[in-house]
Amino acid sequence: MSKAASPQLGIILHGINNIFTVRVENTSYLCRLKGKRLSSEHRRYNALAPGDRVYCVLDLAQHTGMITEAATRNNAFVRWNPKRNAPQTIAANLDLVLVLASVDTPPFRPRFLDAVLVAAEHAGISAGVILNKFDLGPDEAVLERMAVYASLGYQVFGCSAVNGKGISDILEATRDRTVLLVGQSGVGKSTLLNALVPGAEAKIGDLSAKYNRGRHTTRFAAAFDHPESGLIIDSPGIREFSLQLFEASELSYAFPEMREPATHCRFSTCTHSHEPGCQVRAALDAGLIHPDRYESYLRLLDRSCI
Ligand SMILES: Nc1nc2c(ncn2[C@@H]2O[C@H](COP(=O)(O)OP(=O)(O)OP(=O)(O)O)[C@@H](O)[C@H]2O)c(=O)[nH]1
Ligand SMILES: [Mg+2]
Ligand SMILES: [Zn+2]
Repeated sequence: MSKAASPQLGIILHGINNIFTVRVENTSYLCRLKGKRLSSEHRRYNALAPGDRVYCVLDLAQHTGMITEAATRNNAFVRWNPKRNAPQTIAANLDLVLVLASVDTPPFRPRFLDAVLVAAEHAGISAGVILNKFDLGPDEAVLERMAVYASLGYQVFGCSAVNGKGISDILEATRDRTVLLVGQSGVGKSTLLNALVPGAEAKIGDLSAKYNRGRHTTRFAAAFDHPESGLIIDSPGIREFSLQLFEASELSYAFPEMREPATHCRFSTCTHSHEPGCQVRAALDAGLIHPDRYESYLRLLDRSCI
C-alpha cells in the first residue's frame, strides 16, 4: 500500500477543471478536491489558485492525491470577474505582483496598470511594473509614466522578452519570491516567463492583425520554478481589470501619493472628487500628483466604490 498515512502540506502550481497539480517536497501530484467544498475555516467554494497551500492525502505510487484542506492564505490577488459577477482569485501567497505593459501592440494603457496596482495595494502585496517590448522603442510619454511609478516606490523594469534586454534585472528581483505576472493579452507575459525560466515552454500567441491585441493564448494561471529559487506565475490576459467594490477611503489609500494629503481634507468622508477643502485636489493643483494618476483614481471611484 503506497498511500501516505496523514495529509501532507503542498503548494498548488495550477488547476484545470478541478484537478490540481500540487507540489509536495519536490514532486508533483495530480490532486482532486475531496467533495466540492474544502473543510478549511473559510470554506471557499472551488476557489483554489496557484500559490495556495493545501493538505493532501497522497498516493505516492500513482502520483495522485486528494486535497482535504486549504491552509490560511497570507494574501490573495483578486480581481472582479464581470462575466461571472464574482471575485476571482488569480494567485495566493504572493511576495510580488508584476504588471506588464508593452511599449506597443497592444498599446500602452495606464488605466489597466493603475487598476492592478490598486488591487495589489489593497491586498497588501508589493507591486512593480514591467515595460516589455523595448525593442519596439518606447515613446517619451510612456517613459514619463514609468518614471512616475518609480517615484511612487514601485519597482520599474524595462525589457525585451525577445532580445533578452533587461531580463537579468528581473531574474534578480524575483529570486526567492513568489511572483505573479499579470497584464493584458499580448503584452508578452508568457514570452517573458520563457525568457526567465528556461524550459518553461509556455505557449506564446501571435497578435491579431486586425486589432493589434493578443489572442488570449494562456488559458489558466500556472506557477513555474524560478531558475534559482522562487516561483513565477504566468496568468491569462485580462481585457479589463475590474476591482471588487470597496469604500472610497480605501481607494485613495491604495494610491500612495494620495495617502498623506487625504488625511488633511476638510471632511473625513471626502471622496477627493468635488468637495471643498480637499487636500488631494490641492496636491494635484500643486503638481504633486500626476494628473493621469488622478484620472485613474476618478474612474475607479466611479466604477468600484460604494
Ligand atoms: N517585439 C516584441 N514582441 C514580443 C516581445 N515579447 C513578446 N512579444 C510578442 O508578443 C506576442 C504575444 O506574446 P505572449 O507571450 O503570448 O503574450 P501574453 O501576454 O502571454 O498573452 P496572453 O497569454 O494571451 O495573455 C507574441 O507574438 C510575442 O512574440 C518583445 O519583447 N518584443
Ligand atoms: Mg500568455
Ligand atoms: Zn479630499
